[in-house]
Amino acid sequence: MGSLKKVIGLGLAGLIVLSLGAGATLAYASDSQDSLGNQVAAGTLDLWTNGTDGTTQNIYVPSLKPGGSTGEVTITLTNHGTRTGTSLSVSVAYSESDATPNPGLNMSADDVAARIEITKLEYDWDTWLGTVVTDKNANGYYDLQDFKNCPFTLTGSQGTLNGGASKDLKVTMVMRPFGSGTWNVTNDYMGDGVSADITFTLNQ
Ligand SMILES: [Ca+2]
Ligand SMILES: [Ca+2]
Ligand SMILES: [Ca+2]
Repeated sequence: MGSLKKVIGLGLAGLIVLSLGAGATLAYASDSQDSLGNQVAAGTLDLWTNGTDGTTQNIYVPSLKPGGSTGEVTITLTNHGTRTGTSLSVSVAYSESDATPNPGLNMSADDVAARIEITKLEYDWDTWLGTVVTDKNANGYYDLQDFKNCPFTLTGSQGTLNGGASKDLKVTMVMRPFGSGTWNVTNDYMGDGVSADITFTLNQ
């Protein structure tokens, strides 16, 4: 907590804009085993997030400070279609989203993302940390850059989402503490931020 106090004294405020987007998918069933030609079957997969079809779910954290947390954020995935989704693909993209002015050095989106630690990433009560999302950048913790570098597809019961069913994704992000350590946050991070999208694709 000492570092947090120091940070407030310095007026250091990182701008983190996290927009968790829904890549809605609409896939039609086809029977490829029919040698007479594909038959388009009735039914659809239609993935919604937080009750909205094909729109972006925003999490706006205008002044997440070093050591500060987003709190636990829940994104509900719902299959509003009639067919069972049997696999779920998840990918993350982000880009620089800096404030004006941007004091000190202009840090890259990767620099900032590597300092947004992910302390909870659970889907349907299973954690993705250490399993599908690993410490790709080898800094000793899980972070937003790792999440981006680990796109994955869930299959089996984890990837299954029946028509009309919902599953929750819970995520908590914490900005690294202020300090001189390699993976900490310094004055140069003032004004630097990222805008992130998580894309969910439900496949049949
Ligand atoms: Ca920047
Ligand atoms: Ca890491
Ligand atoms: Ca800066």
